[in-house]
Amino acid sequence: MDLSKEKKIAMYQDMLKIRLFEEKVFELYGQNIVPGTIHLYAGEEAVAVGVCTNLRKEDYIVSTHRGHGHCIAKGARLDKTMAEILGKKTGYCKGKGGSMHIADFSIGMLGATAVVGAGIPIATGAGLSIKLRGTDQVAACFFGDGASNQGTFHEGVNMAAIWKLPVLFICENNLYAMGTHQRRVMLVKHVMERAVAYGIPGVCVDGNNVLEVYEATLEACKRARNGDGPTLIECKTYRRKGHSRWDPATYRPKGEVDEWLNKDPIQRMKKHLIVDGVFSESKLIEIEEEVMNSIEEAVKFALDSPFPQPEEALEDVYA
Ligand SMILES: Cc1ncc(C[n+]2csc(CCOP(=O)(O)OP(=O)(O)O)c2C)c(N)n1
Ligand SMILES: [Mg+2]
Repeated sequence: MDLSKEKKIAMYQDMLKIRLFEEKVFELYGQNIVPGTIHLYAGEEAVAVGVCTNLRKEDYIVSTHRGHGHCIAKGARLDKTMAEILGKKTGYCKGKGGSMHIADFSIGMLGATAVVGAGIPIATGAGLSIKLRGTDQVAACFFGDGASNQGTFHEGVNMAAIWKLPVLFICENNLYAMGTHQRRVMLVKHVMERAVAYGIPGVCVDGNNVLEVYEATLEACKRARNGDGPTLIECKTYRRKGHSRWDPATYRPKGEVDEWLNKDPIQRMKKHLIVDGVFSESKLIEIEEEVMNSIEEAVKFALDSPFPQPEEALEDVYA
């Protein structure tokens, strides 16, 4: 695989950044200082990082309710992300969006939406805009297994397919939509099988292996940038915690949870880097400290920032 040592290290670092960031958000939520609820991305880091490593700054992503990891992988600032989650004025959306509504057009992050499946037509629209402007950008759309049962999935993927739009449909299949297992709501085993219905390539990868996600996305990007249209990539993964902060996830059998926790994407990449001789264990510890410091700084920035004022509530409502 054509991946430099530097790129592999950056991938590891980004995954770790997401994991430690999410652990921090979990901790802050426990202190009752995070408004609303939170949906953590911990366990699924290899998907966002494997995909975004192939993207350029000007490429687009569209995210979901479980979006912190997508933002970080696309290059969002940790301090402004944390400030938004804490509802602070210095956050990406001036503290008015919160955890599920972070956007940063300057890095191609078109936004997250709490409406399941609603990001899919937005990504198709972004793909249409790219095609009309004639650039070689791509738009990557993240969505869950649950979202793939929404009408928006059918409409959005079909339209991107017929117009050969440069869109990457990235299904993060973590087996559950809230507490509902995939097998109760779809008869196909793999979401990827649905690609046949739209006449586009569908691939299924180990979503806990960042290198596999990277490779599949590399191909899909080539196709999209060449004007050959979209690809559906299903990444099999698992969330380490419940659906949202309140959910103890007791509906998941212990054996299943253990099996997936053993396939931790970060530990696997760490092992790969050591076995491959890319880095020593001490260098990896150094990276860990660096990442932890950047998160502590982000938390301090967010905690020290003011809340927006009530009279600002109606500002920025229309653009
Ligand atoms: C249109 C719509 N229906 C229902 C919900 C409630 N809801 C929020 S998240 C979720 C599950 C989504 O599952 P999936 O797409 O697999 O994403 P995951 O949470 O597993 O990442 C549901 C049903 C919603 N937000 N929007
Ligand atoms: Mg799911």
